[in-house]
Formats: sequence, structure tokens, C-alpha cells
Amino acid sequence: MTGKCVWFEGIPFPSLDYSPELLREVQESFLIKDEDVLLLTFPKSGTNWLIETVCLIYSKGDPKWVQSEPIWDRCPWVETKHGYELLKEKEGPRLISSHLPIQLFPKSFFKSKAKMIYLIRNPRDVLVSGYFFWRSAKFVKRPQSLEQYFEWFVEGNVVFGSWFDHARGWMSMRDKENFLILSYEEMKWDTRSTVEKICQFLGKKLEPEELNSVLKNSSFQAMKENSMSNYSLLKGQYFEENGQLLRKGVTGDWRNYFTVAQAETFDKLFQEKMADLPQDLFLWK
Ligand code: PPS
Repeated sequence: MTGKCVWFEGIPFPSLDYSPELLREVQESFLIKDEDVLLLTFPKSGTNWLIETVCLIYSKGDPKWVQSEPIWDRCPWVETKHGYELLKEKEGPRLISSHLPIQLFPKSFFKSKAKMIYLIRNPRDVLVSGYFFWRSAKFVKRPQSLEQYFEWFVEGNVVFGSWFDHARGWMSMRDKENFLILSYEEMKWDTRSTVEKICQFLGKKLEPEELNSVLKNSSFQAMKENSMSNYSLLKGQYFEENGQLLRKGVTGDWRNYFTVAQAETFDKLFQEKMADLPQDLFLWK
């Protein structure tokens, strides 16, 4: 996958909307404010679902905002040219998203009180989701088969680098009070409790009907039908016509694609890389 990438500090990035100069500037000079809220993920972990949920929490369940402004403008990706320019101009508290690994994140964050949510997902499902997504993308080298993408993923030769390094890096922040770790799996299995957890972390209080509206408008089906959130606006320039962000939206889909040998290889690698971390961080086990 890294054949068509932009490289920065040993990590590959997509070839559209990223540059080493900008990544350096973001890391050194972008000022995170105490009142900002940051949503961090490795790609394909449920980023857009989390963004949609937080936007709806901010609008108290009113869908007008999520139905009228593209998701990448509501909560811009700080490391992209488009997102960086928007964020620099934004007044007041900002919602900011990012896929950056911890070592490349704006240094100002680590001295700030800004709240951050890190959303983690079973890397096996991240792999499968990524395979189908990047196959239709125009800004990375496309995988020709799942077998090939599996190799790239386990070697960390995918955009934003190794999933294992990304997760380990950000999880080192887990005891900080301005840091919340959530998983795609808990969001999926008990969405209401997870939204309540997010509200509590962000200090937002919702009435029961407002919470119901957050759940309704951030559902897989609602997002799939919302052109401001489903990436259909990016078809042509960024993706082929058959590309879709909202593919299945389930947990455990990897079981439909991994061979027995791939499953064993992945388990072994996961053990090697993550065994020393508290295993209750990985809810999919
Ligand atoms: S990206 O391109 O990295 O920002 O993609 P990201 O948003 O992180 O991940 C895409 C996967 O998230 C699923 N998704 C959802 N699942 C459940 N409910 C909702 N509302 C939802 N929105 C997005 C999406 O379907 C992708 O997963 P897969 O497994 O491919 O379906």
C-alpha cells in the first residue's frame, strides 16, 4: 500500500491532502486549546460514527447540523491540508479528529487540558474494513487481494503505520483524566450506555428524548442515508463509484474472511505485541 504514499518520520500517509511540511507544522506549531475536544482513531475503527455521535450530543440530538455540513468540516482532521486550514480559522471550542500516532501529534496537546477520546476496534475488523475501503480509493496503492492486504497490515505497511504501535502509543495515556478510551465493540453492543459515558466525559447533559434522537440519527442506517456523513460527496475525486464508508457496520466480520492460518498468525502477533497491556482494554476477546 505504501507505494503511492507520502512519508513522514517513517510513517506512510495518503498521497492526497497530506505533505511532510504540513505534518511537521501540525506537530510543532498547531495550538490545541484547553476547550477543544479531540477524537482519535486508527483508520477504520469507527471514526465517523464517533464524530457523528459527538456532533449530535453537541446539538442535543437535533439532526440539522449533521444533515447540513459535511462531517470533515464539522470535526476536521487536523493533519489534512483542508482540516488544518479550517481549524486555524475556527473560533471557540473546536471538535478535532485525527488518525495521527501519538509521536506525531501536536506537541501543544500534551500541555493542555483538552479532552481526548481514543476509539479502538478489533484490529482484525479494522483490517477487513480497510481492505474493502482502500480497494476503491484513488490516493493509496490499492490492495489486489485480502491476502496481500493482510501481509501489509501485519507488517505495518499501511497508511498511518502499524496498528499495534498506534494503539500502544495512545493507550499510554489511559490514566490521564482528560483521556477516555472507548471501543467500537462496546459502542455497538451497548450504544446507549456508551453515549451516556461520552456525555459524562464531556460534561454534557441530555434529556431522554435528546438522547434517543442522538441514537436514532447516528445509527448505521441514518448515517448511510446522510450524504453529509457517508462520503458520497467524495466519489469521483477520492473514490470510485463503488466505494463505501458504511459497508457493514458489524463486529467480528473478520471471521468471514480470515483463513485458519491467518487467524493463528494474527493471534500470535497480537500476543507478542500487546500481552503486557491490561487485557480488559480489548473487549472483543
Ligand atoms: S475512516 O475512513 O478511517 O475514517 O473510517 P472509520 O469511520 O474509522 O471506519 C469505518 C467503519 O465504521 C463503520 N461505521 C459504523 N458502524 C456502526 N454504526 C455506525 N453508525 C457506523 N458508521 C460507520 C463503517 O461501516 C466501517 O466499518 P465496516 O466494517 O467496513 O462496515
